[in-house]
Amino acid sequence: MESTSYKERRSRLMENLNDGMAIIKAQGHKQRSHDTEYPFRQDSNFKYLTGFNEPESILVLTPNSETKTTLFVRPKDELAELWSGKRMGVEKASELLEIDQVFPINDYEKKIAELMVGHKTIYMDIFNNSKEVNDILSKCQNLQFAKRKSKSQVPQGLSNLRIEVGKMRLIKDQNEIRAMKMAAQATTLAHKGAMAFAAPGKNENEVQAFLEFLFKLKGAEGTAYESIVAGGNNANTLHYVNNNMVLNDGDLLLIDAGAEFNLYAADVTRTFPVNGTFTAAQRDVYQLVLEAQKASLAQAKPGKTLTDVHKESVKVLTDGLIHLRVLEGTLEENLENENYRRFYPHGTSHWLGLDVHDESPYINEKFEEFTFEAGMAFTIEPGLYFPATDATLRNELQGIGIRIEDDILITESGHEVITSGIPKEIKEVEEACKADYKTFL
Ligand SMILES: [Mn+2]
Repeated sequence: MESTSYKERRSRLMENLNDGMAIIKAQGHKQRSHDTEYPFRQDSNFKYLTGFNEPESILVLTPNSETKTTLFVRPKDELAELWSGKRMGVEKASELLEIDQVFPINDYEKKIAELMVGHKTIYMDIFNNSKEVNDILSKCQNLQFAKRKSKSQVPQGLSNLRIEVGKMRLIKDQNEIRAMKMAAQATTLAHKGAMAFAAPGKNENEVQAFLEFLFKLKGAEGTAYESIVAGGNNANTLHYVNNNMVLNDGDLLLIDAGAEFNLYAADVTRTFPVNGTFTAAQRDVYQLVLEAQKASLAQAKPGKTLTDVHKESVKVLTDGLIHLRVLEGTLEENLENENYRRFYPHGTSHWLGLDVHDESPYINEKFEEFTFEAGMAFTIEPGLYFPATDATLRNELQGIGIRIEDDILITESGHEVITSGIPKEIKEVEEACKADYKTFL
């Protein structure tokens, strides 16, 4: 959990490559429409291992060579920099990023083959880029031919780098935790601001604009994922991102949105009444989801698993659905038949970090689930969804969709809810709805 440098992360990764080497590419540019691009966002693993935020760069780790770390970057270029911004360039990159050798990106093709010698496997992102996989395989083949009479090891195949880096990313160090807390802080203020700002007659996209404005105003880079701002029955579309409907008096508003800070994500959902006061039916369902989240939270401590967390939510929700007379029969038979799935169709948790659904593995090499250790981070997000079109439901339940999601960090003694500053109890939520949104500016 102590702070680690990018250099230490690279060394730790190299220790786990078993005579292999690694090639990690920076994110490329993605075209949005003619002559415009999507905002650049660095590849998470490249960021994790370098801290370097430029496109058109490649990191090569060669633990069996004399020179173990090589980086290819965009060279300094006055004209290109006039149009597209400053580049770190070859000289500065070597010094600032603590890399053994740095070359211009155009040298990659002619240098990569010699870097491969002495290594048995190549770890790379094999599933996300088939074109590069083919290219590397043909380089391996050429090298095997060229070196067939020499007594040196050359790569015989490929391995998935994402699993190796994902295992490291499972435990956050102090620097990562600090970034996640910064993301959580901006997210906290933005959700509170949105509760104050939302009102009958406003459009979902106005609330979204205010929320995302606050992300940036409160120090974050922007959103960690596409915000879901879903009034009334729209909350029953789990990944609703149209965000273009008018908010109605008497409806709830579900907002699933999180800020990104230094590429670390927050991921939070709150559901609150558009007019500031829950109806009796909304209150019952909300309280039930809240109880489920609290039961799950009690499982968030070293030694437990995400399955333990999920089971608690499922148990409380199922029991509550029986009390609400949505489900019939005993708790045992309803759990057995997983009848809750109709109203709670998603999981309770996912890892959180550089990716909002952090790409760490859930199962270890022995096919066992990871047990919690200090430094692991994940969400707890139970919900209940009662579509307006479900005629089997009582009238007052139809159109209610509620999810409550917080970000959890496992500590030595239990856990910390890093998004705990966002109102969640019914009374707190109603109060936050009545606040003056201008105080957030
Ligand atoms: Mn989530």
